[in-house]
Amino acid sequence: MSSLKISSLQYITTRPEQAEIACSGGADWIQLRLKNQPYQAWKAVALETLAVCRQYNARLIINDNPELAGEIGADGVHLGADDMPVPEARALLGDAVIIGGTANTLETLLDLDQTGVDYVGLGPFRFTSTKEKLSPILGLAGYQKILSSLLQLGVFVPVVAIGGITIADVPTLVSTGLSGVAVSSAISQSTDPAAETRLFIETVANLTNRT
Ligand code: TZP
Ligand code: MG
Repeated sequence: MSSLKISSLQYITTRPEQAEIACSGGADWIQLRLKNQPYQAWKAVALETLAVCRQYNARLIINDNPELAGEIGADGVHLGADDMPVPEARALLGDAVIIGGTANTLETLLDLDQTGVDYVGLGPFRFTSTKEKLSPILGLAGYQKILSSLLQLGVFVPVVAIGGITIADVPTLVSTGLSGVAVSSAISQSTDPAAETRLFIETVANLTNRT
């Protein structure tokens, strides 16, 4: 695992404008999650989002697409089971780039850890319409079980929860041993996305004794 710092909140968005609002609320870790885009259109949005992130000193993770992340000089890439295998992405992008992976089970999480991911997005916590073909819902009990197994096994890869997470879920979720949360709709659909972003960051920070 690389020593790159993983933040307590990853804000997931499809739009540079939303990334900017979240950054104005303190977000320093943005995932651009676009689906079914022609490469050049995807690249244009990614470059716009990268400019926002650079302005706010935030890190940009590109979902699904290591080639694009490498081409534009993004800070990282997030890979699921159907994307480029982690070792291939690592060879392409090098050690300085953040590579995140998606897991729904302890087994997948352990496999990802072996490949040297920098963090794992573990989910979904509950149903969400943000993602199609959702894996089985983990619920709080799923996180408790998986995170306590990691502790027993001495596996310390940072894990962030994902899927339908609201601010009210954060205290119990983070108490299972998570490093943070990855959130889209609770922030994007909030009446005040910047304030909601700040609330997420402060809530996780208070629980994990981050400064
Ligand atoms: N992977 C599992 S759930 C999810 C992804 C990308 C969507 C998270 O978005 P939301 O709106 O916070 O449920
Ligand atoms: Mg993917």
